[in-house]
Amino acid sequence: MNTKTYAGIPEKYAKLEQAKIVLIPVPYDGTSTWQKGADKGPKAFLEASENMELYDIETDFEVYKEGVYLAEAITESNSPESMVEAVHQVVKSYIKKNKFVTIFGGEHSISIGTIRAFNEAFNSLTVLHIDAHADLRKSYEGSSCNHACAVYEASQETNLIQVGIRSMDAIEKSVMDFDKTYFAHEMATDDSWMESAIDQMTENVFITFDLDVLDPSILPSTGTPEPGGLLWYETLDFLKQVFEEKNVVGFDIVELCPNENDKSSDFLAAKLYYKMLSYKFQIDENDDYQDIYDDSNRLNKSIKFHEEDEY
Ligand SMILES: [Mn+2]
Repeated sequence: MNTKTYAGIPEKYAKLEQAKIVLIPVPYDGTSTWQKGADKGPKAFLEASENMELYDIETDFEVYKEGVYLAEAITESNSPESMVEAVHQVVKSYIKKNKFVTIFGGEHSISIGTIRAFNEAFNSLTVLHIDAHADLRKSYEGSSCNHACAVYEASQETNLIQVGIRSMDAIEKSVMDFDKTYFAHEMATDDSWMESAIDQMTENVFITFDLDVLDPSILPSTGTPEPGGLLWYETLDFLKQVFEEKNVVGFDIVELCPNENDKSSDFLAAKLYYKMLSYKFQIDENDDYQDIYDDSNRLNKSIKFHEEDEY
């Protein structure tokens, strides 16, 4: 990848030691079943990020000054299982450095590794899964590390809440917790879903954001576009509330499948990522910023392991 720093930010904000945020690219597309190209997602996302304004009007904030370290991309691709394990170990290593860890895919199978790391690190984790697809298959095409299985493990090991779902196989009904599933056709006519979903979350929340949850009219560049998705401002409204009310411990964004002739999806992904960072750190800035980051860091308070631990 050519990009030297995330979004071309100055070196002083891009060093690991000072950065509060780590961004890990995972250009993996080993198990996608329809349109290929999610492996090109991180590069397109980073290029779009370089062309984005770094001042966020809504939050009146320049979150990059918190420091964003662009980690080396994870390129392990011998098998879905070895990729998931590589992601698991790398994500865990940065959580242990007490960073706010973010991951950009790649297709959704990468989230199996990220969620495993976060679930080991944080007590009673909620996984907020925002996606057009249920992704609850125990295995698919011979592997439990297929994109169609992205949150099966989370459904068994964490408090999984699914938002925006509008495509699934009947077999997934046996795994799905309908009380914690918000279907797109219901969300379209009743906006009480936001409050209801947030009420079901524990304090520590990891967000896995599949871009195909968005309507193809605003995000066409994804492997499996599904009609009837979320629009921009309702998405931001929901995310902002989650960041305000819960301790979001990290997030990933997956399934950007770039189209050379239309960069609008790449740019949307870049803005979405930056908005999520802005919501996360703007709140800390307004709250007891010193309390949180000087001695009792919010990540530290709930984290279960530390850098010196063997694992
Ligand atoms: Mn999906």
